[in-house]
Amino acid sequence: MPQAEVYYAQQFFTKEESDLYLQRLAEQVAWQQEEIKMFGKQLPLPRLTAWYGDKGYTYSGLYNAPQPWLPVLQELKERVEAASGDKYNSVLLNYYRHGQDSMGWHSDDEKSLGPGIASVSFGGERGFAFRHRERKDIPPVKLTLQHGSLLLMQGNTQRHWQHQLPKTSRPIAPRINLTFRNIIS
Ligand SMILES: O=C(O)CCC(=O)C(=O)O
Repeated sequence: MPQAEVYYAQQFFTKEESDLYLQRLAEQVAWQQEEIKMFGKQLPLPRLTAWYGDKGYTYSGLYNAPQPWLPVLQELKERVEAASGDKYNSVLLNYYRHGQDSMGWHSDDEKSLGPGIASVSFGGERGFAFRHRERKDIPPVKLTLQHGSLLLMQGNTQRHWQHQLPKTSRPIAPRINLTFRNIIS
């Protein structure tokens, strides 16, 4: 991927670790059904979300107040920091209950965000895609995010590429994704 720094570890966590993390996160995280305003209407986000971290953060126009780290989140953060060499002070969690839950094309390129984002996935395997923001001649890059995988997006990735988690009509197990981030202001 030109103008990107992306690394993917398919089995960063073992199957046993991943099964346990999926269960702990599903049970312990304070999942919320947020709404966003679109075309003058309040619509539910197509996923459940939660935010933990040292600082508050506005995402998709929604303010997330700082919330203390749960032990399970602290544990995951330390494992991921050791692998990526980056430091994170926040995590956004997304719970995709079925194939109709999704995340549209976007870049995590807010000015207040450090360039290194680490994405951890547990549960049902889902397709994930990148597309270059300016160069239509570069084909999109597709991958399947596996149970227990780690995807690092570093350097200029967010500036030049968007990513999405499309809907699928395949019957699919619930999936939890964590994106560890560093809020710098
Ligand atoms: O669930 C995923 O893999 C995508 C998450 C994502 O794009 C985000 O949190 O910005």
